[in-house]
Amino acid sequence: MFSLRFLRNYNKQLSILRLKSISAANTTAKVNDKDGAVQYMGQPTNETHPHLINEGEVVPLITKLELQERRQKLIDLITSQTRKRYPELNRHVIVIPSATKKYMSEKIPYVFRQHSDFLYLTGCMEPDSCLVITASTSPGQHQSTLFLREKDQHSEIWDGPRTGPENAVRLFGVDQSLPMKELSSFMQCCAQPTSSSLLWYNFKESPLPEVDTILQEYFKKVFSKVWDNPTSCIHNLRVIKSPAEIKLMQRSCEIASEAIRKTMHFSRPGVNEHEIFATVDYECRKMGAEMLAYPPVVAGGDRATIIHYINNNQMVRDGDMVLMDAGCEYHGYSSDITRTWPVNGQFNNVQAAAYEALLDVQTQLIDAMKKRPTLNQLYQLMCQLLAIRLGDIGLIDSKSDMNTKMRNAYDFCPHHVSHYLGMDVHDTGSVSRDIPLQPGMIITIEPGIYVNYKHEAPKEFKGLGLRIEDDVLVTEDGPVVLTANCPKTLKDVEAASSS
Ligand SMILES: [Mn+2]
Repeated sequence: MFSLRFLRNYNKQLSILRLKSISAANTTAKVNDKDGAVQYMGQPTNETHPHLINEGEVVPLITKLELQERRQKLIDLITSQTRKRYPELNRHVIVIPSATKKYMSEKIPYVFRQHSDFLYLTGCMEPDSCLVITASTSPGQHQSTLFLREKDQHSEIWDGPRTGPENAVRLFGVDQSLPMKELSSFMQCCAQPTSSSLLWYNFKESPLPEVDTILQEYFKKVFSKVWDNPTSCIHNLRVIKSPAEIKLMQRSCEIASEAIRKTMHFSRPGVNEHEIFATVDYECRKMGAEMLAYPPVVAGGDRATIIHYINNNQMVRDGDMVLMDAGCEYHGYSSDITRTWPVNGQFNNVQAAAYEALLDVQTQLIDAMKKRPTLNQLYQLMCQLLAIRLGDIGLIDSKSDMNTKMRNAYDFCPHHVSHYLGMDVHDTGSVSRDIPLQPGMIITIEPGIYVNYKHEAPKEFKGLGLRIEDDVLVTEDGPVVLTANCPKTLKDVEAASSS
């Protein structure tokens, strides 16, 4: 589905995109006829942000057409999955809420992040919204209704413009849009529930309490029999990336790779982990990422043996390595990279031996993706490869049988080797790790070695923690490492980290 040629053309396309963006930014944005000013919406548009959004796009690189196709595919998937299970069905009602604003303390909001499933199906970046798709089971007939907050002069003074239902059909390409306050009556009357309708809503995890209350009530009244959770259907679509999504992922990975390279160069003995964190954050944002995709792990010395170390407040001493797990979010798409480097620019012998062993395992795992294994098969393979390589360097007893060695290897790397990657860092969590890789999937490959002081291990290895993590696209022609620009070989890492 996605060829290597496509990726080779990518850089060319990107530079055209940049040129276009710059020239677009220099032209006057279209004005609203009424008052002569640009009409701001609840999110960037081609009119107000031509440097970010090209014509026809709702969010960067994602067109109205692609969003409509995603909704159509969801309906097709749902219809085909239920045809056998519920032959008497004639109607589906699918309800997908947005995220809501969260507060750090009184009136102090966290940075808003849209719920990925809602964003994927609408392109809408506003909080407190809801998508309802009603579909008859005869093919091709469905209607998307987007519920949005109404425009409100007072709130807009404080929080900025809202799109409002009056602009939503034009902006998002939905069939109709209504104020959020009408969701309840819409569900009661207009969704026309019958005994042969099926409600699709995630009752277990709702990001928007307002919608949840309405749905609980609605469900009790009219859907006493059947309902289903749409999450796994949406995740099944999201796990295969479209060409536009691959471009966004590629850029997200390039930005994080370059930021980490610069951060390696910046680090030196005596640096605080916090400064390393600040550097990678700064470099990612400077290159256009909206934020880091997750709180980064910046672990100097033996802190690297703590897998989720995010305190990032210790000094890194001469002779220590730094393990950094960091990625960025670029127009809604996440990268996720880990590199381990010597803070003084040169691995010592023990560090180098462990690094080379781990790199060998990581390289073989990427290579193994050619055969399209499942994520769990990759994990099995990691344990086997680590067992052999850790035996070679004397970290585990190379004379034990393979099962014992694999158990020992698990002890030194207690986490999984891979997860799906996309709009979320741990993307499409409801997609099984037991399905073979398919073209268009993007996964991480991230083996590690962590030797803490409680482990039975030769003294010289104690306190060492290493992980190497790349983001890899599956194509018809094999795996493509999207984070290839981030230094990884021993030589490249030493060159990048010496100042
Ligand atoms: Mn990861």
